[in-house]
Amino acid sequence: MARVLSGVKSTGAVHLGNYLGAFRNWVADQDSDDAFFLIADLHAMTEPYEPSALATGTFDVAADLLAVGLDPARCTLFVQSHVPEHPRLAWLIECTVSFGELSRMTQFKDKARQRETVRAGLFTYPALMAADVLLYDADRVPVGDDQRQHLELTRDAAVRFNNRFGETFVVPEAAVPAHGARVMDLQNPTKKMSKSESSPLGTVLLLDPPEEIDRKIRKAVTDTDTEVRYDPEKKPGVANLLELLAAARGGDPATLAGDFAGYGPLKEAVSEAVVEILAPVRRRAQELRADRGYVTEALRLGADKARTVAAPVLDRAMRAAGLLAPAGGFA
Ligand code: AQP
Repeated sequence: MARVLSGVKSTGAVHLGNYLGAFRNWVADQDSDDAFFLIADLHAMTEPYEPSALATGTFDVAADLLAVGLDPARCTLFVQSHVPEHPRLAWLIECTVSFGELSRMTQFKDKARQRETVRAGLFTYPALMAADVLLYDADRVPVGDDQRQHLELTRDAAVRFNNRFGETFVVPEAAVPAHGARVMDLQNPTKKMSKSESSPLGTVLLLDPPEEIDRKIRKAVTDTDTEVRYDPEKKPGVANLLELLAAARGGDPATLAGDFAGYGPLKEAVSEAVVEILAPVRRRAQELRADRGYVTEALRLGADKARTVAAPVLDRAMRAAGLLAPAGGFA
């Protein structure tokens, strides 16, 4: 069985992009693979945040992932900070990648441009992400398009470490879905839908009620033209709606375009398709958020399972890097 690993930052309410680009593929992965999913709360600290919102946000993301269909008996779902091996391995990775490599990360450059004070953690974030992946000997990492570059850095770090210190890490492959890999903001279709940066009207949240989903999709930005055609360069808003429809209902965005004579019917179809897939998730998420005991126990079980894999990998890497092992090993 292949090992897969993926993660989500607990930076806020999860959205349709997370669902189509990641979560629903994770649900399928837990049946075909040995699947590990982490809620990345340490990554959520790399940008300004409210301490009072971090724990709640992490719990809510866990409840939402269980609502989507992750099953603690079939996968390992855990919170990053509950497994202390993550920041420990991140240090070895920081000592493996270069300042120049980290400086070239486009996500860092974009985010740094928008801030007066840039935290060192935002700069070194891809090293922690590499540790997240390499700790589990992951063969495959399902991600949206936005994470491709970070995964490339993870691969480079693994290869470099192995060349220098001997075979230590599995070099992972990225797995990007065909449709839904990059769901764009409905109000600004040249920017990806995101937890931390999108406009409220441009982001469909997993827990939005049907009427709210419908309102957001009907107000989605299109263009002054009226022709429904799949052209991401010239018609990004319309292309995003067609991508959404293809991801939610199946089919190919360019072919689906032929079914619609105007933007009104297209939006109506997208709204119906999105409401249909999100309605059951929303119901279940509301139940689970009220069931603290179940969610907390699922996360405890997940952290225990994660550590049984992560601890020996950390020990292997620390020894390979030449550190003096304490009695009983590094774990
Ligand atoms: N718009 C998207 N379309 C498709 N997939 C997406 N993912 C994120 N946004 C989209 C995928 O969802 C998983 C978890 O993502 P995340 O928590 O890193 O991203 P986010 O929702 O974009 O949250 P932030 O905090 O707002 O992140 P950034 O810093 O990226 O702006 C991943 O598999 C991701 O690919």
